[in-house]
Amino acid sequence: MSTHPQSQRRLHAKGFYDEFPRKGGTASRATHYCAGCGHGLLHKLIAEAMHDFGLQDRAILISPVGCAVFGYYYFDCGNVQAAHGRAPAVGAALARCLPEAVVLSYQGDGDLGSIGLNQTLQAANRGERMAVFFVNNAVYGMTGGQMAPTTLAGQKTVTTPNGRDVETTGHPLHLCELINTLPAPVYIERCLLTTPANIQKARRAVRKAMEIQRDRRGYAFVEFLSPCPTNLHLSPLDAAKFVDEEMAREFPPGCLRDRTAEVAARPAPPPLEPLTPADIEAVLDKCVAVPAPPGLDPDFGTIRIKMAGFGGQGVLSYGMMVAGAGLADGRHVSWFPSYGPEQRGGTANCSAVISGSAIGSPVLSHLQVLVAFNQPALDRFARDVEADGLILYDSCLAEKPTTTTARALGVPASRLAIEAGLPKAANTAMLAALACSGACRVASERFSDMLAQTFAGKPALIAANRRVFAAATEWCQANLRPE
Ligand SMILES: Cc1ncc(C[n+]2csc(CCOP(=O)(O)OP(=O)(O)O)c2C)c(N)n1
Repeated sequence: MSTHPQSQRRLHAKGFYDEFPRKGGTASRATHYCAGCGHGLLHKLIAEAMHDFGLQDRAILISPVGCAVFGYYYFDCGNVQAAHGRAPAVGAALARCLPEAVVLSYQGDGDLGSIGLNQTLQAANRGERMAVFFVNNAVYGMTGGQMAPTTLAGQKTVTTPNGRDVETTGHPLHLCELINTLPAPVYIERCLLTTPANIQKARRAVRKAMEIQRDRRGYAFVEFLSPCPTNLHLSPLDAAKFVDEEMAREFPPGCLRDRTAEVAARPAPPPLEPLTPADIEAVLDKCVAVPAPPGLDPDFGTIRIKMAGFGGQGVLSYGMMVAGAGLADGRHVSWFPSYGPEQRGGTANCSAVISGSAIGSPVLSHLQVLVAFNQPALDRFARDVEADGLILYDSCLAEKPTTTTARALGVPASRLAIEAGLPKAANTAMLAALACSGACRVASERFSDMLAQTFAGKPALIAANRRVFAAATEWCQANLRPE
């Protein structure tokens, strides 16, 4: 990569944060998008326009659920994350409560055209004051390439392996055309994120929508036909060709409506009066305190456990088994997954709580136990383990941590799983280690019983996992000092 200042500027439009810390370390300018994906390009066009029009302090970008879920890591403006498909309601609330705000709704085709379609049409029909940037990549990207409302007839996706059959799944939905049936929108355009010439047109459309918001003229909707090489299983160039040729045939690009000149720019009304402490107290007075349910065994206390590793290592099912073992032992439990939207190289972690009383929150900041399936997991979470806590780590994939006083026990889980004939079952070896450690105060058989439950659909795997569990138990009994 060139270090010439000009190229740095081109890589990093103003309007973005200086660093993207999510990936950490040297990759702090890397986004989570796949090579050739249209999202990164559109991010750049939006960030640039937001900065050029001086709108960063007024802009509030609503990130969707979908590949663009991490918008708030990149855009240096106000950021809100909405539930799947709910950006139109969130945007309407922002626009109405914050008269100065420039509301930017960023949504994919699943978010906007499936789960959120009703809200999309209602907000457009009301002419809410917002710009909608709609990324149509013809699939659900983040979840692995399922059929979207915009999937082309005959297009193969994970859920239409023989090609989309319009007889049973309907026709590709034309969102711009649908919205163009409504009287309120000011501006509707469809662009392509492919060739330089098309990207220039997309850039102009982004700027137009942004100007409409700057001047408070009303609702603007811009659709971007966007390549998704990963889920189309095409190279970036071929994915762009698919957009230019196949998608553009179904969804003709162009401006469907521009009433900017007919709609007057509107001055901002005065902001709403903020709530006073007396107003808040009046509301609180009406709330009834809910008594806590009786605890089963308050003396048992609460054990907070985090497991973390790469996607594909079975981290989330490990957490399920831990919580399941606690439940089978008559405890209150919670299980709370957290995983990235990356199609490649994502991380996964989850939290489990095992408690003698009702659990207030499944979100953990302090841990009694960490189970780390790789080095990044140790690097990230070891510091959250209490001084007298326990860290179990796969010693084939991570080094003993040096920055914590918590007890750290290395278990060669990957090797034990390979030796027991099931290389993918390192998580089962780590489950045996957790059972042996006694840290969860749950009977060891409860953990091994969970294997039968987890693999009930694949009986051959039950016996194989039990072998791994037994081998790892033997190793732990011989090598891990009892507490
Ligand atoms: C309420 C709810 N339903 C379903 C999901 C699973 N889900 C996550 S992203 C997604 C679809 C995303 O597709 P799209 O909006 O086209 O965005 P892309 O990832 O392609 O950018 C789905 C169905 C969810 N997270 N929440």
